[in-house]
Amino acid sequence: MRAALFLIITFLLSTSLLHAQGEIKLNQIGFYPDAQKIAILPEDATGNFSVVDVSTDEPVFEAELSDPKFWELSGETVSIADFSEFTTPGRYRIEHHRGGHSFDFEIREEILRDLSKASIKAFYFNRASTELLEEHAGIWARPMGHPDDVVYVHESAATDERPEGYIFSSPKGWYDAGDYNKYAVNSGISTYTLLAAYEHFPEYYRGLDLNIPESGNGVPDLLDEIRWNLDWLLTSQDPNDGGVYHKITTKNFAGVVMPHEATADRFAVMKSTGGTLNFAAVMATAARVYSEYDPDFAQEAVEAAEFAWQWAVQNPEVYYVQPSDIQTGAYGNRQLEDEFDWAAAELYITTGNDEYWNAREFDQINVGVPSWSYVRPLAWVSLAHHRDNLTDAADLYLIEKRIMEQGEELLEEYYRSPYVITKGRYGRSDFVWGSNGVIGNHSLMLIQAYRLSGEKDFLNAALANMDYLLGRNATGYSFVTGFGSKPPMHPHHRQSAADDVDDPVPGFVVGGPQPGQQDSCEYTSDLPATTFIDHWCSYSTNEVTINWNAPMVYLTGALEVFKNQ
Ligand code: G3I
Ligand code: 9MR
Repeated sequence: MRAALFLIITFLLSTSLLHAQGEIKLNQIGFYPDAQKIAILPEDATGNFSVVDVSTDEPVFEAELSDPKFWELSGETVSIADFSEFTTPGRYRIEHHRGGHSFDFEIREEILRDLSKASIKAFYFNRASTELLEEHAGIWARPMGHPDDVVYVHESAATDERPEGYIFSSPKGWYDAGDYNKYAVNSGISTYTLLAAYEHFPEYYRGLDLNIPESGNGVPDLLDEIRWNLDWLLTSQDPNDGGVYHKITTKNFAGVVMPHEATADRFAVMKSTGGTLNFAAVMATAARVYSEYDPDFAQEAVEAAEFAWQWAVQNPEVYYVQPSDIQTGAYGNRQLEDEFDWAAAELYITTGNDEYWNAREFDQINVGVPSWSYVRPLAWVSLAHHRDNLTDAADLYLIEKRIMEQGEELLEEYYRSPYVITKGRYGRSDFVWGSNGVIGNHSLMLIQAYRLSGEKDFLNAALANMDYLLGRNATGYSFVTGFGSKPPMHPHHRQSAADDVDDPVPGFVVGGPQPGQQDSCEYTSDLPATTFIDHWCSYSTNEVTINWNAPMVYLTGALEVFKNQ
């Protein structure tokens, strides 16, 4: 009887503790010593909060909560616990007499270093055409899937030289997401963002050991990882005309099986202007980035980029249309002006040929936040980075202006937001499918404004958005597998669901909250910032994708560089 009572009391205590822990929301990994440090408390919490040292259970800092504010996107009223003044390294939790206490977190230098590595390693885990060995993949080792040495030209892509059924080899590359297909459009922004990370912070990445098969070959591991996808991407260009296949795919999505069990035929589907321009932009960027380590490849890449550009100029409106026998991801997009701008900018920077600058009206075009379907901001990112080495054709004043105006627009929301983040600046459209990629790309743009101006608020806002991704959000989840006290355990990722390992493959950013409910799973909310479930069913909020991981790679790298200086 006594034992039963003890068990019941222990159970009740532990559930109320968990409940309480979920109510104080913060970055579940932790903070750089000199960083802004914020936790979010529910409406009924007022008065003071404290920071408690978990090794002594003693409070080490106390302050008052802010006045509560309402956030329409989550339907909550919340207040802010700001403990930025507290800078002593250690392990802590936040306590409040009504709000309970938070998950434990750390304060220390290099707080994002492990995540920086894991977010790149996720790309390795999504490699097609190779076995993952235990020495690199640990408990997530698996056999090779998708050799892709036999790919059939689909009817939609047939030409005289490569008719329907023509077989070619298109191995390597990264699986796009939870599915096993390879899409040129989404490879564009994803691969570029990793290339930009290296191009902007080469010294940091030269020192980063990822324990991948190529580690120790004299080339930085990040470049080795990117090369895996570039090698595939090169094969997706038709050597006869320069056009690029929109995707290499099965006809239907595979079941919940491991890569080597997903053996349906693979097809090269339709050449598209969107895919071809993404290819041109990425290959032009790669030519710059690899010139030091592999000049022959750099030469091949720029030639492929120019060939692709010519195809796109001659075929400017070949929009992707999903053939009736193909059911996989579409990445369809009928607005390709921004793809032309981006490819032209990268080709201009790499070749120094004014014709590319003059091909577009750069003085007329705006900026924005990048996504797979809106890549124009990437042109400004690259132009700003290379501003000291451009020809006289470029307007340097305009380039700086575009970056700064985007940064300032986002900062307005950071100052206003109840969660002290920039997400929500564009209202509900910040909560679309892949909303965690959206906030990652807000931060990518904020970092560019910081690099140009050195103004700390841009960096603080980028870091605040990182706090959002790691737990300071209305769902209370850390949105990265394997990181934080409450990470996703059931992402829509076939390998994670089909293997025999409890923990999902680590280092993946899941899509994040958005109210569309396109998958018809059971949700407990329909609000933009809280419609999220950690369930395999939820591919509209809980899938993983390379274009949502890529800004996490960029951002963790940038923060490790700027916050540890
Ligand atoms: O742009 C419109 C916006 O104007 C409108 O207000 C809003 C209202 O819902 O919708 C916006 O479009 C959404 C679009 O994503 C935004 O990028 C669509 O509703 C939404 O359905 C669409 O989702 C895409 C999804 O595929 C379905 O097509 C995601 O962007 C895209 O990331 C996702 O990609 C899939 C691949 O196809 C297959 N592999 C996995 C990958 C990730 O889930
Ligand atoms: O698994 C697929 C995921 O990668 C896509 O993003 C998503 C939308 O295109 O589709 C998923 O596949 C689902 C399919 O569309 C409908 N039947 C259930 C599939 C998931 O199990």
